[in-house]
Amino acid sequence: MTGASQPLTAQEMMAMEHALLLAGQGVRGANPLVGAVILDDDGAMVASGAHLGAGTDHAEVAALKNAVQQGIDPAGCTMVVTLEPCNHTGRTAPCTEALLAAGISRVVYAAADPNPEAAGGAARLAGQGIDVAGGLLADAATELNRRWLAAVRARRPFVTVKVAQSLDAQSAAADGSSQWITGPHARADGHSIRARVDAVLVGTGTVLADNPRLTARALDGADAARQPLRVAVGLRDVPADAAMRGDRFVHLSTHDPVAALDDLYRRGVRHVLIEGGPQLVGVFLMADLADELFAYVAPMLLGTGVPAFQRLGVATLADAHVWRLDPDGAAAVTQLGDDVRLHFKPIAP
Ligand code: AOF
Ligand code: ZN
Repeated sequence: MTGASQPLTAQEMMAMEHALLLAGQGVRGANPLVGAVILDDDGAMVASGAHLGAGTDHAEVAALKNAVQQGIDPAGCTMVVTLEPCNHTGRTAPCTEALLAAGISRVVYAAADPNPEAAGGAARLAGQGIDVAGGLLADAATELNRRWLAAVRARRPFVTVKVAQSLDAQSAAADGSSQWITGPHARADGHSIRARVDAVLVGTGTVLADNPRLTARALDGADAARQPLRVAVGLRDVPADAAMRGDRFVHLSTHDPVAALDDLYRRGVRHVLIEGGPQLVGVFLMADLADELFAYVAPMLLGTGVPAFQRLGVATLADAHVWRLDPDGAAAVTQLGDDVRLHFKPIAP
């Protein structure tokens, strides 16, 4: 804990847990997930807000507006927020100034702002006489934005690769049929990953072979606007009637994974999911651009078929791409119905 002149209260800790939950309901993309809760003099939660994506109100401003809507004057209240309030004018005005204007008297935040342009909010507020405490549940706040933070540091989207394969590592049978290798539980799990990313990528070969929709079924209905960007990568044309075409569709006519990621980063994409086919997966693995791998393995043998991983450039054992089961995750190995999901991380260089 840094800079606190007043000790943290139990209500502030509970408020931070609530703010983390609110943050998790937000929309990622160019900005991190952030939640905020306003506590009155007695430590009661009186208002809250979450950041809903670049260009919309930051969590603190959303919470202040929520208070005003309820006829509550936030002057003298405490703002509990999962990220250090920003101190810059980006797409929106600085939260520091909004907090000062509203007369907030204490700010409790979790993680520091990793964006050098926006950082400095804690010092600015403390300099104006506001009681500021940082670091409460910082690990949880950092975990929530772990992939986003890695992307911002690397200045390219975080890359998740997902493959569904038979026990003998085929992604399709010899005649190309591939529709139901894994069962419904594994497929539902794959859809929940789609729902958490900013963009889903497939090669143009896969578009022609499988004509996937690439929507996250979990987001159908009220959350439809949060569907990931659907991206076809490759030099072949995407048919006008391809199922993946729609509002959130782009075709990147390149074979260069660095160029593709760069283009997407500039569009505000911070997390991509590579869904195949085997050649696109190989291109990203060969370029050392995969940050994690989910392999869904079905208890089925297909003999000769379509290998799930291709173009890996492995001629001898020393060339093998070696992964390790996610050392931090409790869910490194998960049974999903009759299938198994394996979650791998690259071995640090
Ligand atoms: C906050 N509260 O809820 C968020 C913050 O372009 P803008 O104006 O949206 O600013 C984006 C930057 O602001 C982003 O990179 C990060 O540093 C910070 N995000 N800050 O005080 C919020 N989402
Ligand atoms: Zn802000």
